[in-house]
Amino acid sequence: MRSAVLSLPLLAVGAAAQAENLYTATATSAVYAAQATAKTLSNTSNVKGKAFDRFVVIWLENTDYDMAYGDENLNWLAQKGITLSGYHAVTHPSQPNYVAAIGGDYFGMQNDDFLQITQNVSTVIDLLEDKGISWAEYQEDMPFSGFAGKEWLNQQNGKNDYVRKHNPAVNYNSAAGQIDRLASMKNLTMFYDDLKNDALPQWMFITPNMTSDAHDSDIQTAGTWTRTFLEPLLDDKKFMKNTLVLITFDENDTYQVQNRILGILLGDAVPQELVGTTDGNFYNHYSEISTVEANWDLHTLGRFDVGANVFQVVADRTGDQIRAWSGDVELSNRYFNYSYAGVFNTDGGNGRYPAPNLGGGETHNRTVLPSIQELWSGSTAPVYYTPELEIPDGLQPPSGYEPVQ
Ligand SMILES: *[C@@H]1O[C@H](CO)[C@@H](O)[C@H](O)[C@H]1NC(C)=O
Ligand SMILES: *[C@@H]1O[C@H](CO)[C@@H](O)[C@H](O)[C@H]1NC(C)=O
Ligand SMILES: *[C@@H]1O[C@H](CO)[C@@H](O)[C@H](O)[C@H]1NC(C)=O
Ligand SMILES: *[C@@H]1O[C@H](CO)[C@@H](O)[C@H](O)[C@H]1NC(C)=O
Ligand SMILES: *[C@@H]1O[C@H](CO)[C@@H](O)[C@H](O)[C@H]1NC(C)=O
Ligand SMILES: *[C@@H]1O[C@H](CO)[C@@H](O)[C@H](O)[C@H]1NC(C)=O
Ligand SMILES: CC(=O)N[C@H]1CO[C@H](CO)[C@@H](O)[C@@H]1O
Repeated sequence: MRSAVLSLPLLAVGAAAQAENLYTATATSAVYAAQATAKTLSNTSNVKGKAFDRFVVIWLENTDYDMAYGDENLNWLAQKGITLSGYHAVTHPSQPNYVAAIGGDYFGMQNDDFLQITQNVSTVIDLLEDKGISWAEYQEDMPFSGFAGKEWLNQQNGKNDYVRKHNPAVNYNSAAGQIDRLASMKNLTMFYDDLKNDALPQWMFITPNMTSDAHDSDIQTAGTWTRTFLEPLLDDKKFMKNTLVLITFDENDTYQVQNRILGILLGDAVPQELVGTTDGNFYNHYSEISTVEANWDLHTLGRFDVGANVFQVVADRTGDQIRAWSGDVELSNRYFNYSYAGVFNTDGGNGRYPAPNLGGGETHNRTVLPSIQELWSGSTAPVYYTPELEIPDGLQPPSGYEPVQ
């Protein structure tokens, strides 16, 4: 009995050791060879949610709240939906924010290096698949589905195009370690194929290229890109199927001020009476996970997803309590501009993966995914996740994870 139970995760780890490294080569010849043979998957499903049936996340880059809100085209989009004025990133620079948005932590990460998060750390992808909810990533100018290399340059002009650091799922070996999951990390060409074929999934994460997302350009370029992309979709019945779209940013641009960023919710899942309104509640990237959990009654990861506020427009339907920030340190004195210690922190400090909090949350009745419970129940690793809204950062680190200066 005992060995049979243990062998399952071990087998999974063994099989995964290959897939996550299969498509990491960046040489042009290797990329074109893989492009010709790599698998692409277009899973679909129709699982009803309490507030929406499809969730579309679009991330832009490095822009302070006021600059983003002041952009003509983003402002046009904001008027079509709900402006989130209390949305915060979790640290700097880019990569840990992307990682946090699907895995519920950034594990001390404070750089954009090529990193692989160990197989036993789960993400929202595990929660979605557990309930049969289809998902995909659409990364503009990724050369083929499942490409896991650090970057892919524009072949005409040599400029930055696709970068691994802006692809949340590929950083997790629990996702990149499975061929079918790699096959669901696609480019924007595949988005248009899937749209035409009415084969878009129910959860998707869209990353424009390094020019389109403002990283190598400016907010006007990103605002124009976003409106050009979304405006035709607003009336497209193959896209709008009780759909909630979130447009946000990875991080604020100015490290010395609070890491507050613009969030916009729109789509046909937004009730008419809320169009043109502002929601000032405290949210962060972990709200992207908790909102999806609440909507589809998913299990949780047992990490910072558990305490995160669910977007009000969704919480109105699910009964989740929205909480106000009430930490020892006032929100106005919290910067989220610096990472606490952890596995990926190159400045040192505690290098252990924390275990998920298997105890569940006080504010709702969702429980940790059974496969996560099974994997981590015997772990002696420290646990720093609580069901509270107040999360740590480098200046207020979890106990035992003080970064080394
Ligand atoms: C997008 O991905 C598909 C599937 O792997 C690939 O065939 C296609 O060439 C890619 N498109 C671009 C523009 O790179
Ligand atoms: C980025 O995407 C845009 C269209 O969305 C395209 O015009 C541009 O060539 C792409 N790459 C670069 C480096 O600008
Ligand atoms: C795709 O769908 C199949 C069948 O429903 C499911 O078993 C599998 O987990 C899905 N895979 C992905 C990557 O969504
Ligand atoms: C974070 O912001 C605080 C307050 O402005 C500042 O003192 C600190 O230097 C910032 N940290 C980093 C790493 O930018
Ligand atoms: C959790 O479940 C219990 C029992 O079903 C119920 O009484 C309680 O209201 C639920 N709490 C929340 C926050 O949904
Ligand atoms: C998860 O993986 C890490 C890194 O390989 C390892 O240190 C840790 O013991 C593992 N935890 C469990 C519960 O398997
Ligand atoms: C909340 C907050 O302070 N956000 C800031 C992000 O950076 C810009 C530019 O410095 C500030 O204007 C915002 O107020």
